Amino acid sequence: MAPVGPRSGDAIFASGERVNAELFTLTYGAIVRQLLTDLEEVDEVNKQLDQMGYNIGIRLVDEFLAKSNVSRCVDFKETTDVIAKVGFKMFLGVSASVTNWDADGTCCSIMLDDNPLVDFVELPDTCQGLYYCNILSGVIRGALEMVSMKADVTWARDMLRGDDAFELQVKLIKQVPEEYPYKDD
Ligand code: MYR
Repeated sequence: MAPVGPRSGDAIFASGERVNAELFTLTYGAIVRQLLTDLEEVDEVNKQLDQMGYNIGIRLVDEFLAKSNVSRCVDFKETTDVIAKVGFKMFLGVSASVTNWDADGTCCSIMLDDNPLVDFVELPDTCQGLYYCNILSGVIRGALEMVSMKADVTWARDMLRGDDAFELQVKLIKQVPEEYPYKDD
């Protein structure tokens, strides 16, 4: 069977309407399971989940701007704050916060208060290296890129891997203003 492509993940987010949380969680689990079957290597699954998320993230920005009253963010700090506080609520139904800023304001952590992707999930020993929620890192990477910020987004802590929190580290690599697709007015 062909690997599950970006379209599968996209469908979950595409309507922007309320989706039954259990169905959403189980559907995501089925996608991850299928990727594990098709790709066999967890590193490849991690990459594919991130890529699926990226493809979703670059499209979510339009919907986000259409539905929220958020105006253009002035910098990386404000953008990460909006993603955590407004974006996560809008698309995942959970709140998140931004912490752990480094001295030059280019690296921070997004802490999830809750993570609906992992309800009912327990990873078997064969999935030790799996970043099960890697779709979320990709979504944030894609969304940031659409507002002209190239960033590395990685899991610093993952409760499925035995950590005490879900923490995404977001590191700004560079700003690319010419990729910003919106006008200021
Ligand atoms: C701006 O125009 O500068 C603000 C744009 C903020 C981008 C917000 C994109 C929302 C992405 C939400 C991620 C949700 C993860 C589940």
